[in-house]
Amino acid sequence: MAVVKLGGSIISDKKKDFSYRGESVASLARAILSSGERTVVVHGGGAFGHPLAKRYHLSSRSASHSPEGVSETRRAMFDLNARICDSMTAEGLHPYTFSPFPLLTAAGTKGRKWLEQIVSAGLTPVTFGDVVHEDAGFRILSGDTIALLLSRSLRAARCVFVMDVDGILGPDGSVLREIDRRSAARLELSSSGDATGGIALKVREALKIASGGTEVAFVSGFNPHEFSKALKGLDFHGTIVKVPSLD
Ligand code: IP8
Repeated sequence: MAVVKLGGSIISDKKKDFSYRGESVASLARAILSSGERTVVVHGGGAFGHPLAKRYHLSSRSASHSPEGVSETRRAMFDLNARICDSMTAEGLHPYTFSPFPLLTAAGTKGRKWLEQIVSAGLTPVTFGDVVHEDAGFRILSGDTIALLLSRSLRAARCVFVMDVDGILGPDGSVLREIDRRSAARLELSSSGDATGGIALKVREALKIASGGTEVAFVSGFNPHEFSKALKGLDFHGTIVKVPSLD
């Protein structure tokens, strides 16, 4: 199984609140369909979840107690999810939206079997970064962390992070062919700019995913051909995450 994380910047233009990149999602949906890969999709908040999270001071780092903020942010995420599912459906996929909440509690084989059955029934499971309740209050659960939970639970062969740039960029702005824990630590990755952890969180979760035995790729969603190759495990233009071999 493969996990695809559709980053907020590829499904929306983060500079324009509530903008939706329907064409990008459509071309990625076509690529998923034609790849024939058994895929679970998770999407981020982009120009829907993040502006509201920011307005109401919701974050992944600390708990919030703003009922209107929680409610409005979740509403915007459901709206974005509906648009993504519409685009997928128009391209011939059959999306099945599910809540990420069970992943937080009953992670493991149960979730795996359930998702495998949904995929075997011809559906594409879709979930998204959400606002979750904990004892301390409400917190944002990033789609990047969900990609980690899913990759672990499914023991996914591959996890593909789809972005608006060609991969993880080095200090000179060029795409890095690969990153590992050491080279990632040397990069000055931004952890600000959104309500979760920016590119720094993405890379942190990616390293954890790779250390569990899942191949991890960063690729541009503006280039569906390269995305398709990454999804199929072929050589592609972008960044792969390396973990130290055991020997
Ligand atoms: O964009 C955040 O998910 P992310 C979701 O994957 C919300 O970090 C609710 C802003």
